[in-house]
Amino acid sequence: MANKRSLILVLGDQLSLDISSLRDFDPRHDQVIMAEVWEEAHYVSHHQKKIALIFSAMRHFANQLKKQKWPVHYYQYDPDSPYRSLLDVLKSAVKHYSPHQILITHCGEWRLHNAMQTWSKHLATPVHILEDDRFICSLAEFKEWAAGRKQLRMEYFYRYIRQKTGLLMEGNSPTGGQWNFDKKNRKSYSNDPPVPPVYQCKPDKITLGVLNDVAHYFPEHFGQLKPFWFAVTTEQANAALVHFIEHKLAYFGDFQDAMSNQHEFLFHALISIYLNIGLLDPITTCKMAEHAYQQGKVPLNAVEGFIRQIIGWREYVRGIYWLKMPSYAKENAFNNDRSLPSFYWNAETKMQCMHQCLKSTYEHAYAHHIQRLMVTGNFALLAGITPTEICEWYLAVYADAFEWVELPNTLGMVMHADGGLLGSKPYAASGKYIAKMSDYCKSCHYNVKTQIEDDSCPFNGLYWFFLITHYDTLKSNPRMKLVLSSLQRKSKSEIAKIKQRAQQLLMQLDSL
Ligand code: FAD
Ligand code: DLZ
Ligand code: SF4
Repeated sequence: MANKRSLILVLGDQLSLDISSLRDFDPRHDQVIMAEVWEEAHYVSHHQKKIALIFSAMRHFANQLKKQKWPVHYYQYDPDSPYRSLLDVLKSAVKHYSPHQILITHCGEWRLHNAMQTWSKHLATPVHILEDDRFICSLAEFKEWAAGRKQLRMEYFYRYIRQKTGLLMEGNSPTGGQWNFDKKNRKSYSNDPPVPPVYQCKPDKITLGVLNDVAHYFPEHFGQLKPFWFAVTTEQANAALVHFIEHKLAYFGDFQDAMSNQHEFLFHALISIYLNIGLLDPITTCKMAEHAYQQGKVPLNAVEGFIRQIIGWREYVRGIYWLKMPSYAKENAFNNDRSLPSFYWNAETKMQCMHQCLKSTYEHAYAHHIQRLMVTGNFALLAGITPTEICEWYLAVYADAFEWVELPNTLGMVMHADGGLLGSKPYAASGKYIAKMSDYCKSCHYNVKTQIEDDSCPFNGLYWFFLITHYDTLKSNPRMKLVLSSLQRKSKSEIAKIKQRAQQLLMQLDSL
């Protein structure tokens, strides 16, 4: 239909001029709707910085559209507003503008996507969901890639995407003759080279207004609001990316798995927040990193590792999420039923590694991958925390958390609750791993070298207890053979002491 009037709902994580829903926008008869609403702000206790990031980036994006004279109807957060949900907002907008259709780019969470399936009926107007082609691999393409495969391993998916994009490829071969240089990327960090400061943006008037709103309306939400230095526009996010490529990328590979008491960000990019809400584009980001390699500014192990996280892991977990939802969220292969200890919410624990990672989470709405996987995640796995509880925690506390990326990482990679669909073995580890990759243990109340004493590192007793408890499930996994054989070498009395120590730890989790 010529001049079809469209109402376009742009969500808080779709802040890109290239988003599919805005591609054919015609300001003569189409309207954009953006809304800060109670329901999106409360479905978990989002970190205060996450809410501030999204509201501020939304307000900046709306202004950008208005500057180019696009009609934008923006609803600022009001806890007393009668419009509690996005559907409420649309109901009112439909009455006002009588559009022929509503266009929305595919959202990032099942709960909302599922609700959207009923919106046409509620609104008596066709609602069209468009592909989110900010991702390199469409959902249909992932399904096709997965079809008929016995195992859905990231490494093979990654090779497929390398070929598709041509990133770090020379003809049909990977640059450097290898697909993956991960073996080089396992150094610990001991203050050399110095860590460059993290890129920080100064809050402008809009952000200061948002910070006031968040302090006022969300005081009970988790986390520390200030200082707030996240980028909230594409230009700022680009500047943060350029800063990373110039100052940190060269060491990204070497210290990717390292952890440090002094440096919570080390050589990480801190760009997931911007990629996930649309301020940065994944392919452009990877091309910029590849260009730095081509100019001889960064080594191959660094750039390959970085690109793999974005075109490999990031695309792969999204594919898994939409392939397996909604049943995926309920999986619990180890039948865990323990509650999340209170220190996850207040960082008050004598375990130095946990304290540091939880403190960074509280202060910055950030922890890097190995902190999430091998410290807070590993602990939840070893302690047998109910997957839904730990998944909800990760969804709430990180500024980059949207369920399409959070759930597979937590439920699959960390908790192995999908029985090994995502990871070929559980990432369970004792304190030895943390001692090797960090300086945390040097200033810890607990002794990382012992297992069954009253002051022994809790990770140690819980690690062996995890292997004992799940021996029957794990024994058929060839990748567990080595660790299970060391368990078998333990004497009966050693095993009994480990069990006793672990049970003692599990009974007093909150006070560890
Ligand atoms: P860098 O280490 O600098 O990596 C560069 C980029 O690679 C990241 O920005 C990110 O876009 C991508 N990336 C790296 N690892 C992954 C991964 N495993 N999955 C998807 N993308 C990846 N990432 C999120 O974006 N949102 C989440 O909610 C989230 N939850 C997680 C929960 C758990 C339990 C774990 C173990 C990981 C989670 N991750 C999540 C993945 C990863 O930890 C973050 O992407 C990363 O820490 C973001 O920081 P960065 O930008 O400094 O990343
Ligand atoms: C996370 C979030 C928050 C806190 N608030 C809003 C909001 O008020 N309005 C909005 O459009 N989006 C918000 N978001 C992001 C959405 O929750 C996100 O689009 C869905 O979870 C799907 O990924
Ligand atoms: Fe963590 Fe154990 Fe090391 Fe303490 S001793 S920092 S609890 S790994």
